[in-house]
Amino acid sequence: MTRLFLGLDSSTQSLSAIVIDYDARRIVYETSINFDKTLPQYGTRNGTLRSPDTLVVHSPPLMWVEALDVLFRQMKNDGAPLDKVMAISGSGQQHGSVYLNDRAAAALGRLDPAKDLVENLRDIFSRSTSPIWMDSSTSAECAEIREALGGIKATAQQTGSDTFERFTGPQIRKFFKTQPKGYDRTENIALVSSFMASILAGRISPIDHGDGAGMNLMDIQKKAWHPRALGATAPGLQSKLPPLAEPWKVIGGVSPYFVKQFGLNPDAQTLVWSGDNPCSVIGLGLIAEGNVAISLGTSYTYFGCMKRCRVDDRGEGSVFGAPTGDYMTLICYKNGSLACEKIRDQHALDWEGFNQMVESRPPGNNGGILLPWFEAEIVPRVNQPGVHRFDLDPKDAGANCRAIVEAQMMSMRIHSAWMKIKPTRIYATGGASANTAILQIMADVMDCPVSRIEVSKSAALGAALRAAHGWLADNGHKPPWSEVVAGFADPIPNSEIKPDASAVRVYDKLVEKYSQFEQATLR
Ligand code: ADP
Ligand code: XUL
Repeated sequence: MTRLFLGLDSSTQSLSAIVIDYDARRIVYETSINFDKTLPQYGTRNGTLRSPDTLVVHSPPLMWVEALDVLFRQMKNDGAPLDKVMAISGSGQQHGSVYLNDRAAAALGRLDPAKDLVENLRDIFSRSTSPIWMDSSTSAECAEIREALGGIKATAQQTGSDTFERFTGPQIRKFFKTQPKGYDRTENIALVSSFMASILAGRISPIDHGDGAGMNLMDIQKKAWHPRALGATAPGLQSKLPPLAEPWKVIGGVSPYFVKQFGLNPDAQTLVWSGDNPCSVIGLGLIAEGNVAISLGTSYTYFGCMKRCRVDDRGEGSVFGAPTGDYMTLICYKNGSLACEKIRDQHALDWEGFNQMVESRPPGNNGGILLPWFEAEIVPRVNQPGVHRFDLDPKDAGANCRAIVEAQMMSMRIHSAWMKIKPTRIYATGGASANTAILQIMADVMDCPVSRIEVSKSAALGAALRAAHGWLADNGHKPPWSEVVAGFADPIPNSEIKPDASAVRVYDKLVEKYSQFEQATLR
């Protein structure tokens, strides 16, 4: 028997699908549609709507609805084996919220295959746009909720994270404050993940513990809605939220709409969706504590699995539920690749030249340090951008190229210490992971071997693997996670870079100096 599972990923810029053959341990089909290109009528740029207030970043939820139709049609036209799919799950960009009126539940329950999804669901919104994770317009609401919960440390201890502008609770509070009538008309609030799951299942979906933790509304220890946080956010909120669920919860059978329109297996089950970061934990196979991924993209993120919940009292990092039922940690840097590019461009170099410069200086850069806050930073919290140098001549190309990379890696070491998990294996992904000079410094600063892993669609793959796990568990064969991920998320052969013992000793000292310089600058 061929057991196929479908994983979808509703991200900021695109909707993607991966079908895996679970027994053969391979991806048998994948596709993706880009919102701007495929659905230009919604007027998005990079999947988002621009606003005169640059802090406000929304997307049209009806575009995500239509994208689902377009994606399934494409799969059908491509001859994707939809009739053999046993279960579907998905991944959504985290934090974004969808506001549904009193018509939504009924409309979802009777999707008419004679009409398309847009016709079926056009009238179900109490707010036509959805604030997404790139929105940073809720500082006032963050402060209000944080104060009601007792400050940064207390907020992090209760909800897993300090309040962040992009998190759903502060966004809901802003909607309630600025559009009280719209808030009143809202019967259900969904996350991007639970909204997409609701369409597939034809009923309002629960929110899983992974994505629920990105709202500042869930008690991170009890994995239940937190009454005090709900009260601090908006009145009557509890009745507008769906239940929370384990990340392997089967919602039910797939809506007949998808069977009739696209030939999806009528027995296919839908599982609760989760956030893209929790799904990537599975897609990258990070199921043992100590296995960490460092994604070197536009922004840099450091994330991994955590068995026992420990939060960041300084409120810089986040703890979410992991799809395994454990926890996951995440720290996210705005000054990632773009900061490296700035230094590279200041010295008129290409990446090869940049690397030659990096390698022209010894580990520790003769004590030269740079704080790379070209942009306001999340980790550590920096509101005023600024690049600061210590024992470093701004004109010295070699020293500055080395300093930016060492700074980013030392910052990750210092600001991941609250997790109290020494990495034993680091998987590097993202654009800059092609750069071995950067990876060597990563290995030396972290004192840990680094391997490259190239899973471009780790979130969609993670969703497909979650579908497989949930379906097997529901059928009485719950497999260990090590078995679920085996063979799907392997590092690139021979890509391992080992730490160099003498460099490790240099960085053990230099991180102290970096930390002092950072603290002194932040004061
Ligand atoms: P995104 O986060 O947008 O998905 P990617 O993972 O594709 O981004 O990474 C893109 C970034 O990778 C670019 O900002 C680029 O500067 C960086 N990058 C690409 N190649 C290299 C390299 N050889 N060395 C360092 N950085 C690189
Ligand atoms: C995580 C975050 C982003 C989004 C979009 O906290 O805001 O990673 O999940 O990818």
